[in-house]
Amino acid sequence: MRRAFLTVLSFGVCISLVQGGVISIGPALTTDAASGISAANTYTHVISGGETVTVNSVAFDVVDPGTTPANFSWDTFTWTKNEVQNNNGDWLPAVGGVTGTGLIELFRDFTYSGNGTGVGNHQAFTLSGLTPGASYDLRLYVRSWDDANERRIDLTFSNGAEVDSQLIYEDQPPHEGLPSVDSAYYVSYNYTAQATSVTVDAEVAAGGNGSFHMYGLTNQETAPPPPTLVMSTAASTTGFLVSAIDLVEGLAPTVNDPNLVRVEEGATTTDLGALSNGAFGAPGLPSTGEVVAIHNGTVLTYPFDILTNPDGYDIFGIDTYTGWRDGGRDAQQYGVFYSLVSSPGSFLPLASVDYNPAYASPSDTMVQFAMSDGSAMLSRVAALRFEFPSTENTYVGYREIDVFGSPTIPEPTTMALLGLGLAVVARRRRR
Ligand SMILES: [Ca+2]
Ligand SMILES: [Ca+2]
Ligand SMILES: [Ca+2]
Repeated sequence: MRRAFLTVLSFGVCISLVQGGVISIGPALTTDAASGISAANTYTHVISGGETVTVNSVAFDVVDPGTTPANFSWDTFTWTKNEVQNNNGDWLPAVGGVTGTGLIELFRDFTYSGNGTGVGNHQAFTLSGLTPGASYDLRLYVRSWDDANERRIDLTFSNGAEVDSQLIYEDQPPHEGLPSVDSAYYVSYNYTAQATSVTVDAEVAAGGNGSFHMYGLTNQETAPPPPTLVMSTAASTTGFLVSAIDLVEGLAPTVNDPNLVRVEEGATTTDLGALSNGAFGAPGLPSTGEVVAIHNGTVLTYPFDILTNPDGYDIFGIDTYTGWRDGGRDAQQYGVFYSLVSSPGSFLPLASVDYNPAYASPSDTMVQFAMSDGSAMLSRVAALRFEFPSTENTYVGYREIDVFGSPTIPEPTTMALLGLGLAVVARRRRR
């Protein structure tokens, strides 16, 4: 039986970096085609403040004091909702290099809060209907209205429990690194949705005057960040549940030198099958037949059955367990290596572990490896190898190694490419 993975994670130390939202201030906008607004993108929200508009074949929904698009809210709290239409104020598009007719139209109208201009007053824009776990790029399109003002705005993006903030001087693009006070630009928020909605709060910042002007916003799907290998750990004084149905269950690894797993303290076994017998054994020592003393320099190799499955194996998870009478020989310190069916004798590094928890008696430890998105960490694997060059106090009591995986199923595209390759060879032979 295997304990639910997420339950175990909550006890452990997760070394994966959970990627927070990233705020950036975009390039100077010029043409519609170069605006990044494109029908090739998949949008959840395309919203213009004050007037409908089409930019580069993308039609914007309007938000104004009387209109709210689907899956969207504009909240001005105790302050008023206002809009300006067909008015550039001090903005000179040509001076700012903005030539796109759609962009010029987008920036001609905006919503704001007429009596919400004081410091601390704010508006909130909430985008709903998002898919938790999906990645998005939320862009706020802005330009200067009043050259003599700064329009300091604190933008706060709330994405589930994650909060990311950025102060902008909306009416002073050069303050944001843009070339001209007449430059138009966007503020971009790249995030992975933690919930079904995200909120942008636009507050008049200290030293500022004037509410946020909302000319336009878009929210587009982006490629998710690549999955990462995650190691989690846990310590216990009561042992762990281990798997009896994993890939190496019932297999004994080869060892580089049998003397490196010799009996210690009359309480360990030389039977390497104890590492894959589906049992952790009772915590503490002696635990007859369940603890293998692994000494400095030990190398254990698990060759998979690549005669039966010549494409090798996908590996989804690796869990390793130690247990000793106290904290003196419980540390997990090893390297994991793998070989592929293309070269079963060549081992490549996958990960290394150095986990030595706080002293306890008895002391049991667990280390787990998995990908952050649950995908296979390795494919076409012929063998796994564990190297223990240096252990705590020269030997440590290991109890189980669980490897989760399944035979690799070749992708149809690979087979098609293979067929193509054979066809090319056949054609050459005919010459
Ligand atoms: Ca097992
Ligand atoms: Ca065992
Ligand atoms: Ca220790």
